Amino acid sequence: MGDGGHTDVIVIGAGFSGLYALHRLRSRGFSVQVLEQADGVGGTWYWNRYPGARCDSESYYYCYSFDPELEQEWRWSERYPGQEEIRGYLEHVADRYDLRRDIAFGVRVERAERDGEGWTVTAADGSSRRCRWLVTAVGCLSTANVPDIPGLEDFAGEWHHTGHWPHDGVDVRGRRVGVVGTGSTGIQAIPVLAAAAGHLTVFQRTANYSIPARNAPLSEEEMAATKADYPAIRRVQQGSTNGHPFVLSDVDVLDLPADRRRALYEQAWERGGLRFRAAVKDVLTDPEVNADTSEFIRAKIRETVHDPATAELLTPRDHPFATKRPPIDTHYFETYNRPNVSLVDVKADPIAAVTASGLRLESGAEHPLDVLVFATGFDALTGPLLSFDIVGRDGVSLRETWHDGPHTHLGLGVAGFPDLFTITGPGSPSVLTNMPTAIEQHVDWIADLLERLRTTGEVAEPTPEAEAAWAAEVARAADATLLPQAASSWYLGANVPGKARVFLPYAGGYARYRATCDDEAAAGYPGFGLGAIRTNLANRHAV
Ligand code: N01
Repeated sequence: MGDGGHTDVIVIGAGFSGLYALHRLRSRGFSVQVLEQADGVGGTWYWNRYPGARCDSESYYYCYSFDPELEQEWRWSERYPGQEEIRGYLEHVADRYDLRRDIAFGVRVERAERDGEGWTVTAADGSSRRCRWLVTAVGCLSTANVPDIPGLEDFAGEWHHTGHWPHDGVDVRGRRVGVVGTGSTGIQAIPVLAAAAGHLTVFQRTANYSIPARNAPLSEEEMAATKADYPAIRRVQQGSTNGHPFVLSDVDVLDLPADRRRALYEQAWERGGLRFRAAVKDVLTDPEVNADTSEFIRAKIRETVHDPATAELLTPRDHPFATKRPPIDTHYFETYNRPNVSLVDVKADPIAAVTASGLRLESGAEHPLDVLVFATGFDALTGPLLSFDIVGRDGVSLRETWHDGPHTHLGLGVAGFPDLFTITGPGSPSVLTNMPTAIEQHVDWIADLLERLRTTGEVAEPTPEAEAAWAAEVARAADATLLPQAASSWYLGANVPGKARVFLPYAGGYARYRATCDDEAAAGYPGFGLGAIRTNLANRHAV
C-alpha cells in the first residue's frame, strides 16, 4: 500500500489521551495524524462493553477540564458514568472539536521505527506514514490477559474476555455462565450476569475487598452545583494525591474511641466509592491503620453474605486493603445470596483445563458451562507499548530494552528512543490517578516541549542517568507505601506469567509528580538531553 503521508506528529490511539493530544497539538499549530485500530473513538471504553462496565471515578471529574464550555454543556446522568455514556461523551468531544478529520480508523500499527530525523509508522495493512514526533496514546489497560489454559480451543460453548466483549452483546439468559476473575471487572460484571443467567459460577483465585459504589442518578440540582463549582473542583484535583477532587482525611482513626472510629468507617461506607479510601488517613502507609480498615470490610462481607463458608471464601486475607486496585461495586457480595450463583475456590483447586463442556479443576471436578467469561485483566502499562514493534536509535527495539522491566524518564520518554513520548507510560502516576487528569497534564507538558523542539530543532531523548534516577524515585515512592505487599498485583506485573516484577506506576502522588515535571521543564529539560547550553541556543534562534 502507498505512502500515507507526513505529519509533524503521529499519535497512536484515539481514547481519552489520543483525542486530547490531537486537539491540543493541532491548536498549537502542529499537523497531527491519529492512528486508531478500532472503527470509533473511545479506547478502553470502546472495547470494554461487558455487562456492568462503568467507571469508578465519578462522572463530574472523570472528564476533560481543558475547556470550561465543554464542562458546562455536557450533562452526566449518573454518579458513575457507564461505558456507553463515556463513549458518547468522547464521540461528542470528537465532533465538537472536529477531530475525526485527522483520525484514521481501522489502522492497526505494527511497527514504529526511528528513521533519520523522524519516525516511520507501518500498519497491518502495509501502509506507512512518517512524522517527526511520535506520541503513544495506547492506554494502560488495553492488552487483554487471557490465561493460557489447555483445551480452550476445544470449548463447545462461547468464551469472551471482558476487554473484547462482542458489540452486539452476549445472550446469557437461562444459560450456564462461568466467570474467571474477581478484580474490578469481574466484580462489576458478576451481579449483572447473575441477574440474567440460568446459573452463574464464579471461579475465584483471590478474594477481593470491594466498597459499595452507591451509584445513583444525578439530579439537575447536583449537576448545577457541580458546574458552578468547577474552578474550585479542578484546583483541588491539581493539588491532590490521586487527581481526585477529595481532600484526604486528617483524622487519625486509631486515636479515636471505638464508637467514633466505627462511625467514621460507617459513614465512609455509606458514602461509598473511592471516597472510602480517602476517608482513612494513612491507610496506604500505616500497617496498623490498614489492618483496622481491612477488618472493618471483612466484617461487612460476613454481615452481607448469608452462607458462612461462602463469606469466608470471599474474605480477603492475603493482602492489605487497597494494595490491589480497590474495586467498587453494586450488590457484589449480595449476589452470592442468590440461589443461581455458586463460588469455586480455584486457589485451593486450580483450573486444570477447559474441556468441550466446561472447566475441569485439578481435583477432577467438572463444571459444565455454556458461556465462559475471562475477567482476567490486562498486561498493564507495558503490554500496550510492547504489543507492536517500536524500534529506536541504532535499531534497538523497546522489547529488548525493557526485557528486565520498563525504564523511562518520568514515564514520558525512553533512552534510545528520540522524540518518542508516551502518554501515561510506566513510571508515571497513570493508573493511580484519575486518568483524564493525568492525561491532560502529560499532553500539555508534551505540547510545551514540542513547541520548544520546533523552534530549536533539538531532539529530545532521555539520558540514561535521568532514567536511573527516576527508576530509583519510582521504587522509593512505592516502598514508602504498602502497595508492594500485594504480591499478585498487576501494579507489579505479577498477573502475567514471565513478566518482570517491577512496580509500574509512580506512587509518589499526582501533585508531587506534576511539580517534578514542571521543574524538569523549567530547568530546560536536562533529563531529556536538553540543557542550559541548548536553551541559550534556543533563545538565539528565537531572537
Ligand atoms: O483485572 P485484574 P480487571 N486463573 O487484574 C484473576 C481497571 N478497571 O480487569 O488476583 C484464575 O484486577 C485474578 O486473580 P488474582 C482497574 O484499574 C476499572 O478486573 O491474580 N484467576 C483477578 O481476580 C482495575 O484494577 C474499572 O489471583 C485468574 C482477576 O482475574 C483494572 O482495570 C472496571 C487467572 C483479574 O483482575 C483491571 O481490572 C474494570 C487465572 N489464570 C477495570 N488470571 C472501573 O473503573 C487472572 N485471574 C470500575
